[in-house]
Formats: sequence, structure tokens, C-alpha cells
Amino acid sequence: MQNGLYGSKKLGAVLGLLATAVGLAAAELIVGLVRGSASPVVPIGQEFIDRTPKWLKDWAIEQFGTNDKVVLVAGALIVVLGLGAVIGILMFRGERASAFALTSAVGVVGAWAVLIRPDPTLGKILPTIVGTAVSLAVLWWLGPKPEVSEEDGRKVIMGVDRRQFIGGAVTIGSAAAITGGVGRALQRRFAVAVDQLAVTETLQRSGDMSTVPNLSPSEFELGVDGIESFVVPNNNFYRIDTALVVPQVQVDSWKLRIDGMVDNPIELTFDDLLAREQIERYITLSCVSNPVGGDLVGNALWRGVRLKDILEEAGVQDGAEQVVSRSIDGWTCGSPLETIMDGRDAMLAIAMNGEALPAQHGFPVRIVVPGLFGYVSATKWVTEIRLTRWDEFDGYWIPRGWSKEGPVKTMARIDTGRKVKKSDGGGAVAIGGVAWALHRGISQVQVRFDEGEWLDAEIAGVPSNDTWVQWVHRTGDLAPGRYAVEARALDGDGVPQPETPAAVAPNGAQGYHRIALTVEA
Ligand SMILES: Nc1nc2c(c(=O)[nH]1)N[C@H]1C(S)=C(S)[C@@H](COP(=O)(O)O)O[C@H]1N2
Ligand SMILES: [Mo]
Repeated sequence: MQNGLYGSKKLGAVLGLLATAVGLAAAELIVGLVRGSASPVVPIGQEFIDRTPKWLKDWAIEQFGTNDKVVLVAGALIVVLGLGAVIGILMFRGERASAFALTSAVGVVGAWAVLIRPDPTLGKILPTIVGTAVSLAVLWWLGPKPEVSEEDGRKVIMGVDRRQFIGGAVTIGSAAAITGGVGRALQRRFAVAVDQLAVTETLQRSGDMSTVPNLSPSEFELGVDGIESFVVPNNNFYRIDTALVVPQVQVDSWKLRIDGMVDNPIELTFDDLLAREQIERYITLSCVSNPVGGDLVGNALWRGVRLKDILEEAGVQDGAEQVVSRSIDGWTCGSPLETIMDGRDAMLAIAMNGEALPAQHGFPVRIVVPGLFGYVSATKWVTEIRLTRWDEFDGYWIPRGWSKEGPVKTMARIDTGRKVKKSDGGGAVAIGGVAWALHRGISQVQVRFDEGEWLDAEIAGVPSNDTWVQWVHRTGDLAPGRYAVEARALDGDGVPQPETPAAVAPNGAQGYHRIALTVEA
């Protein structure tokens, strides 16, 4: 024995507890990363409970009441950590082989407990395998190692250096805490996925929700190749937010508070929303950062509860001007009160294109206000709505150089190809795209070639003024060459979109979308 540390029961226990903790943490991380994998802790606890004598069970129920899940997990943890301490002590007594064997045995029992649960798959035991391997590695790395004695060449266990041991222990301890924390956070993704399915099913069962709309071809679709579809599918819808990690908000934990300048502050749960009258509307959403011709814009079928109804119930006080909304991650924005109360379909949306909101588009609840850019209206993961005056609060983007009010500007975008071959029948060209003047509607879209006369395009039908519209202009036979093609939209009042180009800041890009069209012989 080279120093006093060797044989220390205390250090042995510390080593064993650390190795076990980091193993459990690694298992949690894998559970968070691999859908369908399972933590061994609950199954071990379950087995443990199933094998407990009745008197002990009765005693436990009496002591801990019906909080059985907590007791089950705590019981399993105590047993596993206790075994860990024993394993560490074995290490410090030089019985490395027994320590490794016992660790592996605990892993095997964990895997077995997972596999005898209903619906076993091999993937389910991955966390147990990884956790056990990590525990073994830590025992090996931090524990005392056998070394060859210089005196007689015999293998003896050398002691461990105290400083090194403490440093290693702190590292392992922190690694366990971080890994376990990240693992638990990631696991919420799967919980939310389950919630989403449940919400989608509930909404579909309630009957009046459309399933994923199949609009092609329809009155809203011109059927021209290259033009963005009238409804952008959820997995293709642009995403903009400041969240580094998509917030995972479980339905049961979600609440919305409506307060500030209201007579009766309200708190709503998701069930409260489900119980209310709902509307379903096609509404186009656009980002203020969308450049001319850009794709930070999309149209979807939103379902939710009219915000106006809720604010009326809360009783908006005189003098309120701004509806400030806040998301679970602290992002804020302010919308003009009149855009919510003037009869347009501003809503607390709970579904998008016939499904629960995707997590990245605000599950379980977001705001949608027709006609406003997203940065002043479309709060995802919304948890608070506060009525204020304009000068009382600035939303997230306002001090960063963006306008307090953000109505969406009139815009036409060209989606069709830049190059055609006359030999492919390309002399007559279909030039088309989408155009929007949200909440004002589109009365006309026009194109011009090489800054010539404006020529009218054909426009598709729309369900309301709150969506974009597909348009197409079919040319006559074009001679081979290069053409500068521009498009412009006129809103419902016949006002053409502004010609002077402007950058996206502070209130949205403007100017004509212009493409170079090449017609080859
Ligand atoms: N919580 C939260 N909501 C938010 C944002 C955000 O950063 N955080 N960004 C807004 C902006 S700038 C836009 S353009 C829209 C985009 O919505 P989408 O990602 O569903 O397309 O969300 C809005 N809602
Ligand atoms: Mo945005």
C-alpha cells in the first residue's frame, strides 16, 4: 500500500457514487437523443416494487401516500446508487475484477428490466448499455490502478493521488449534472410530440377541422409549374425566431395570462381554448426581413380562437393602444389594438394546415394577425398578453431598429423559371408567382418587359383578402434574347406597390421584383 488513500472506504464510496451518477446521466442523454429508447430507472423500480413483500409495500404507501411514481424512482435510485457505493469500495480494496463484474451485472439487470416491459425492442436498452459502459470507464479512469511494483515485479495496487482524484471527481460530477440536465431537457421533445398527436386527434375528432388541405388543382391554384403552392406545407414553412433551442411546451403546463389595461384579467388553459368557438382561416404570414423576391413568407390554414372575443371578455380599458404578447422564452412584440378588434381574424392559433402547431411554429399556441409582419404580431409559444399604451412598452425588435408598427407591404414575387428554350415550345412563356397586399387584397398583378408597358396578369381565386394570390402572365411568342422582367401588384384599392426600392429595415423591403429571362433559340 503506497499511501493512505488506498483502502479508503470514503473515497471508494465517492468513486462508486460518481461512476453511477454519470452512468445514469449518460442514459438520460441517450433517452433524450434516441426516440423510443427507455431509461432503466423506472423499470428497475417497477421490478423492485413488484418483488417487495406486501407488508413493506403497505408501509410505504402509508408513509408516502399515492405519490408512487416518485417513490418508485427514488427507490430505484437508492438501490442503484447503494450498489454503486459498494462497487467503488471494492475498487479501493483492489478488487477491480469484482467491481467491474458487479457494474456489468447491474447493467444486465437494468436491460432485463427494460426488456420484460411490454413492447420490448433492442433500441430501448441502448441507454442502459451506454450508461453501464460510461460507469465502467469512470471506474477505470478515476479508480486506483494496478501497477507493477519496482521492487519485486509483483502486481500491486498503487494508491491514487488525492489532488488528482478530487480534480477528476469534480469533472465527473459536473459532467454528470450537465449530461443529465441536457438529457432531461431533450426528453421533453418526445413528450411534446405525444401532445401534438393528441391535439391533432382531438381537433380532427371534433369534426369540423379540415384534414391537410389538398388544394391542387383548385380555384386557388393556377396549376403553373414553378409557382409556390397556395398553401405551404408545415415542413416547408419558413421559420424565424430568436430561440436557440425550439421551446418544448407541454399542453398541461401551458397557460395564457391576459392582463394589463383590462377590467378582468383572465387566465386560460389549453382546454379552455378547446372549449371555445374556433375559426379556421387561410392567412399569409410574412417576415419583415423578407427581401424583395424572398421566401420568408408563407400561407397556411390556421385554426384557433378569435382574440377579439377573449379581449372583449377581459374588458379592454379606455386608453389601451398596444397588445403586447410574450412567449415562454421571453420574446415580446406589440400589435396595434385596433388590428385585433377591427373585425379581422386575429387569433390564438392552435392548428396549422390541419394539424397541431409544429413545435417550431409555436406549439401549443401562437398568435396570428392578418396584415401584420410577424415581428409585431405572430408570437409563438405565447404565454402572456398585456394591454398597454404605445409609450409604455417596446417589443423585442423595436430598440433594435425596427418600426413600432409593421403592416405588410404590397408585393409581387416572380417564381417561374429564368431560362426557356424555344425548341421546347418555349416561345410563349408563362411568367408567374404570388402576390400579396395582406388584409387589403390584390386587385391586379402586372408584368413588364425591359421597362415597357405594364401588362395585366391572370390572377387565381382567393378565400379572403388575408392571403397571397397566385398570378400568371402568358406571353406571346418571344424572340430569342435576354429580357428584364418585372412584376408589380396593385392592392384592393388599386394602389400599386411602391416603385422606389427600400431595404428591409426599418419596416419592410419594397421595390419591384426583377428577374432576367433568357429565351434560347
Ligand atoms: N416566440 C417568438 N415568436 C416569434 C418570433 C420569435 O423570435 N419568438 N419571431 C417572429 C417573427 S420575426 C416572425 S416573421 C414569425 C415567423 O413565424 P414562423 O417561424 O412560424 O414562420 O414569428 C414571430 N414570432
Ligand atoms: Mo420576422
